[in-house]
Amino acid sequence: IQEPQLQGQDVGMQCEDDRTGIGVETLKRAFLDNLFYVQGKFPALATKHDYYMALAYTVRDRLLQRWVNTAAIYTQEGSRTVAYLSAEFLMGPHLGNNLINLGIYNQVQQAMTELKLDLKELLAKEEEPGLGNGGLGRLAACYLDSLASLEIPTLGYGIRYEFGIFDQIIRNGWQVEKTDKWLRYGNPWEIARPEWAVSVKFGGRTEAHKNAQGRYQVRWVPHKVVLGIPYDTPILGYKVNTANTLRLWKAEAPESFDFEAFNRGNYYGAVDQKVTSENLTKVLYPNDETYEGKQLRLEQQYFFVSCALQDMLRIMLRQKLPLEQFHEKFAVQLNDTHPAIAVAELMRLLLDEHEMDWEPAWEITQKTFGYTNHTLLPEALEKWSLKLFSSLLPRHLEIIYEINWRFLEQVRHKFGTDEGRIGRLSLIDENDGKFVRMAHLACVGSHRINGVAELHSELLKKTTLLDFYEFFPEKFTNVTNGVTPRRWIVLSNPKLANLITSCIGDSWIKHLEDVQQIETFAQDPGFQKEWQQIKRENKVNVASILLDRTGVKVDPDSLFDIQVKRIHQYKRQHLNILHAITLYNQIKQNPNLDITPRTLIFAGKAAPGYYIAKLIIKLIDSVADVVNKDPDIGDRLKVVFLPDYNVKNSQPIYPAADLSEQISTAGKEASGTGNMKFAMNGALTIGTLDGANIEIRNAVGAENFFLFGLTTEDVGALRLTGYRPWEYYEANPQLKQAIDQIASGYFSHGDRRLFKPLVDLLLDKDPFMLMADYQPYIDCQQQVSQTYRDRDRWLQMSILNTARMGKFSSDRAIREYCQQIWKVKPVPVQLAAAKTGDG
Ligand code: NTF
Repeated sequence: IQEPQLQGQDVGMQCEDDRTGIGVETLKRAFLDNLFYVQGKFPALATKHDYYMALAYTVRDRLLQRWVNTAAIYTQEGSRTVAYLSAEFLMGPHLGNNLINLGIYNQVQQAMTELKLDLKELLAKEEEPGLGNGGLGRLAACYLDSLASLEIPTLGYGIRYEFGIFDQIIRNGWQVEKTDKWLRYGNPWEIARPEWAVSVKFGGRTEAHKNAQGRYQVRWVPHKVVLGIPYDTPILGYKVNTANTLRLWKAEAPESFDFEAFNRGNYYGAVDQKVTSENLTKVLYPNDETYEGKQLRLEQQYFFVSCALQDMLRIMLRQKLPLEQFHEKFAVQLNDTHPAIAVAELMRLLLDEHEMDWEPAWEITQKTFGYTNHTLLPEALEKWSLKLFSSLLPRHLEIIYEINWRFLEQVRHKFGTDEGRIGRLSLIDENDGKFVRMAHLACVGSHRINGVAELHSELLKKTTLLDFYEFFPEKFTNVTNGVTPRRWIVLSNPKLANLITSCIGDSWIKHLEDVQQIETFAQDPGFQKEWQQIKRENKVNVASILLDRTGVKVDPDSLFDIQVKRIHQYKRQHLNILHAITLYNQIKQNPNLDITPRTLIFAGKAAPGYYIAKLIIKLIDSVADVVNKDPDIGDRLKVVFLPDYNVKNSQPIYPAADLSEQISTAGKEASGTGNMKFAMNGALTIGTLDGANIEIRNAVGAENFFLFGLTTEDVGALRLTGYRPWEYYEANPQLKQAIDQIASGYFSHGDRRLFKPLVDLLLDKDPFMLMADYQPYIDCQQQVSQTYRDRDRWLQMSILNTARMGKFSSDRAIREYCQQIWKVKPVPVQLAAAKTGDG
């Protein structure tokens, strides 16, 4: 059989293989075949979901050939490989993305149309794998797309949570959480690989024993053992043959444990063991930017890290590579501190299981790991009590003590006995109870440490990791985040993608810097008209989604002002709401006021235990209720909270935005990535000098960005001189009115208690300085409204935003990781490769 051309047209059904061909007729035949042989249905009985599954298998067949070839080449060449360790991968639906990356979206659309099916409806049937909370997990997903598109050998390692991030419903204005049963109807994208299962130990004790050479070694006698079963998902690059692997681990009880209890006649005990083992990968912890010192969470972290490292060792042995070359074979990236225990685990594997000496083992370990920090918020810095740690990972604690002892010796050598410094650098926190500090373990065990935007990387060196920076400055670097234009433009905003391609060709999809070429059209009336038309169609689409999901009717010609992200005090959704109330009051005071009509759209989940965040959702809903029902307001202002924000629901949102809200307190948002998705799709940003906003503003030009608010230095200085929020409140009648209304029950049917905790917080401590930033924000929003009225000006600014966002492609970020940190090179894959690959 002749191999079909990857990007070929319909090469004719005679020579097309039903499992690889991409002609419309072949696709139709393969689809109907899968409907019958996989789903066991005739069209007459098939549900929409059956059709989705049949299509997913049709697409999967076309991935498999590339996947197998990719593995074969990597094995043959013994390629240096990136192992991206992340407790979260927020992949979003696979089908649409795979159609784009295979380059068969149009053929499949046509095939479905000819079968009287609507591709959009089938795409909507996919349950998204919500295996992440927010920015950190989605970044991992964008990076896998770029790694494959750049043909970099990669394994993504993580956890196959049975329940991902909860589904959010809004009941009477409050968030209610529902379990996310994403696996309910099966997952066509994964393949279980039980033959590569590994055992992971927990608890128990350590003992010394003599090895064959008569040397003392440590043996870990665990209290329990859990099996890790890998489930693989192919990650296809954009218009290349590279299909990398996302390998997620599921916990199961080992057979032997069941048997022991069973033989003792303890049937229920045996089943119990099974249940507790499987609980390990049951559910994703839904906290964003905080951690809970929960035993199960540490178990999850150790579980997937141990599975991953054992898997890498298996690959090395299989490829007959000596373990001394571990760091040459693998560049392992720690996505935040969640996988930081890998530092101690690799040491344990090399020392205890492979009987290596400390010094070479430590050298290999440090050369292997890179550590990315994603937050400065103190409540997110993971630490585990010694009690918990020693009961779960007794051997790792011994190793960490040894690492610490040797490290602090070096510190003494360099700085003398500065006990304050030593206490601050120690891997063990002894301030208030005893804890293992995971960020310190990650820093000491890695050769590179990076932040995720320029400001964030600078702040890391000046604050959170200052002592480490002083000790090994050469380890520190920055890699500003990026997002994939495949999902966030081509798939989400096909009309805009087509317009751009019709003007400058399609090279921008792989090289986003090329999108700059549309600048020459920024003033072209024809191009502007089409640009505006597309934005309007995208807004009409979101208007219908809003009507459908919330019952609120919005005007597509109003300014769509959007804030979508996790709900957090530092992100200041409540500052945005203060603006809404201010606009509302202005209209009420002057019913004929000629203001720029606006639709304020919010979406995002709150951590289930984060009371103030949930109260902010309630406040948004309550203000919406009053504003939307007031006949005096009409179409001039609408406020909507769209429930259940996730990757799937977000895709239509970014393309429909006129204004992107990026209003965090300066110094708090490490980078942000939503800011990038909006600007790429032609939204203008209103934002503070925080995270990647600063770099976005530099790229698009200060004149095309609405800047307001305190800087990081201002925030620090104000704190030092004594910040008195109530003074801003007293001095500002508009602000006072808005706060007083919230406090007096104006938005809560007279209930004064409801929002009291929020009001008290704002007037007393106001930890995120809303009061100080209020007036500058309102003034800046006024400028936004003015500018929006100058349609030509706005359009030009919008076009320039898209044109100048090239830097924020995740391809650029991944190239930087490859050059600065991982030292890995592309390994192109040919379709007709050898058929000898393994994982
Ligand atoms: C997040 N951190 C940051 O808050 C975002 O600013 C950033 O864009 C993303 O990471 C990706 O780098 C986290 O989610 C966490 F968990 F580290 F707090």
